[in-house]
Amino acid sequence: MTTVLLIGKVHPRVRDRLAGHFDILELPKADAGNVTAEMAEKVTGTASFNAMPSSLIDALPNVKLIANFGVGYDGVDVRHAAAKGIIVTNTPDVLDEEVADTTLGLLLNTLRLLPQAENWLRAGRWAKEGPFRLSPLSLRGRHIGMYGMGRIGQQIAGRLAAFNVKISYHTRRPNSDVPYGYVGSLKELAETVDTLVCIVPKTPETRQTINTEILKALGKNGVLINVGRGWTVSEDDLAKALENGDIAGAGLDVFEDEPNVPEALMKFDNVSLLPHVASASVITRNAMADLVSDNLIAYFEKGAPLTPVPETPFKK
Ligand code: A2R
Repeated sequence: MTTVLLIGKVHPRVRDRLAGHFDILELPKADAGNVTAEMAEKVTGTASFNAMPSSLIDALPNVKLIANFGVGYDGVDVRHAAAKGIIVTNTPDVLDEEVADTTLGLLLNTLRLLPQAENWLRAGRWAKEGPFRLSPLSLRGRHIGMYGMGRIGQQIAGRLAAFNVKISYHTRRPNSDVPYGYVGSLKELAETVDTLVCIVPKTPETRQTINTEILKALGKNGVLINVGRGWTVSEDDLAKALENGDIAGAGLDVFEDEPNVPEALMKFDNVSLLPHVASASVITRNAMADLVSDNLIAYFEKGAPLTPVPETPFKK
């Protein structure tokens, strides 16, 4: 029987689904040092939450399929897997709409100070002191720049269009399927718009691409929203830009060193912070768990995975 290794804290639905199909072994942390001789010999498939370093891949010499929980798979050494002929799968599509919904919520929270307004009410200040202050910022009249226009970016843009705002985007190549204006560089996008929404993957090319230069280009009325990866934003530069009033606000769901959030970002009232919850609803996490399981079942029982990542295409 095929043996699948569950690595780290795995969604309980994955464990339940896979138990009917495979022998299951569990590794509490993505640490090659804890791989047993039994795991090294028997494991041919793994399920984990964006954690599969090359050392762990090497410690499991018979692995054929790495099923990643999440659309981003930057924690999986995909080049190493590809070099060894191992397929990596992720969970695209099933979380796009949830992440897009959350992005709109984060954007509105950032602009309209809705969490602060609710705190005002809950603290009894509405009754005692009167109405909450007017929000200095609004979505009205904004021009949104999407940095990333893939599966999730398109869902975000579709929702934004319904809010009657102008939308432009930057990616490496223009996408002829979308009706928004393409801008050839991130700098030019930041100069053109007043609201930047970041939804690009963590890759060597996207490292801290949102830095002082881009934030200054975004301008004093500028708002940054990041729902991609913390890696893409220089948090030091962002804190400085907020301190200096170089931009007007920021909304962040992702951070460079999660779950650690820089103190420097916590003190600003014009910053809305979420603990990486964009896809974190029961319905969407269940769908992601099912896609992880279905990839393992499809590969080992029907011969082909459902959603291999582009770096490890499936060939019969
Ligand atoms: O550059 P393109 O034409 O491949 O467009 C992709 C864009 N992108 C970039 N844009 C500018 N500079 C780059 N260096 C760069 N690298 C990638 O990001 C595309 O428009 C978008 C990625 O779209 P998808 O692959 O469909 O990803 P999805 O499902 O929208 O998720 C995006 C990320 C995940 O990787 C996680 O990190 C996070 O959202 O959940």
